[in-house]
Amino acid sequence: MPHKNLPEFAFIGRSNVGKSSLINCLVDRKELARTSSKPGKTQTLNLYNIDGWMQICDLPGYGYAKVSKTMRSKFSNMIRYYLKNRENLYALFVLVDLRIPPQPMDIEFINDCGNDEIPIVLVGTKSDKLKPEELEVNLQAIKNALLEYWEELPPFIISSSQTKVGRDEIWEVITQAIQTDQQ
Ligand SMILES: Nc1nc2c(ncn2[C@@H]2O[C@H](COP(=O)(O)OP(=O)(O)OP(=O)(O)O)[C@@H](O)[C@H]2O)c(=O)[nH]1
Ligand SMILES: [Mg+2]
Repeated sequence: MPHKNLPEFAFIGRSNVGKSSLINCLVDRKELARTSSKPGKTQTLNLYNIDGWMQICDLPGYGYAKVSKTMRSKFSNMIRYYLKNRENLYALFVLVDLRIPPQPMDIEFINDCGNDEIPIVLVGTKSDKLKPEELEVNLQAIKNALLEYWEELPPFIISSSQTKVGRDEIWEVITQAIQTDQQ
């Protein structure tokens, strides 16, 4: 993969969780990353150079049932290879859908990242779809599911690409990570 000299931040999560939408929200562009209401839209690793000082990587979703088995294993090999070998990856944002209960596939993926010591930040997506009480219950359920395996949780940011909640916090993580590295 080319372009390995700039700090890079990647976005991952199950298909349709809102990775591409969140990237568009972060950079204030409607269609930089292609989105779709149908899962399985992003099928390759897409790199976006942000004004020459950092890069964003949009990854295909993991675990989309309607993609053929061969394609699924191709995706997961591609993702695994990327995560293992990308030296300029500063942090991986792992997106989980706040509307639904903790998904085994997400927990498994997050646990794998922990074991491989990949620096992750969790992002709960589509918060605009929930009432505050629902959001609190679902958030706690996801945290509890993870606390069965982890003593301490990675940072967790609540987000919505529609209301732009969480956007500033994500940028804060990005700029902090770059600053820390430069010190
Ligand atoms: N209400 C709401 N809908 C969202 C939000 N983010 C994404 N969506 C919708 O969710 C669907 C999937 O969004 P994408 O950004 O394409 O999801 P993705 O994770 O990139 O999906 P794949 O590329 O298929 O893995 C689209 O219909 C989006 O409009 C959000 O914050 N709020
Ligand atoms: Mg996508």
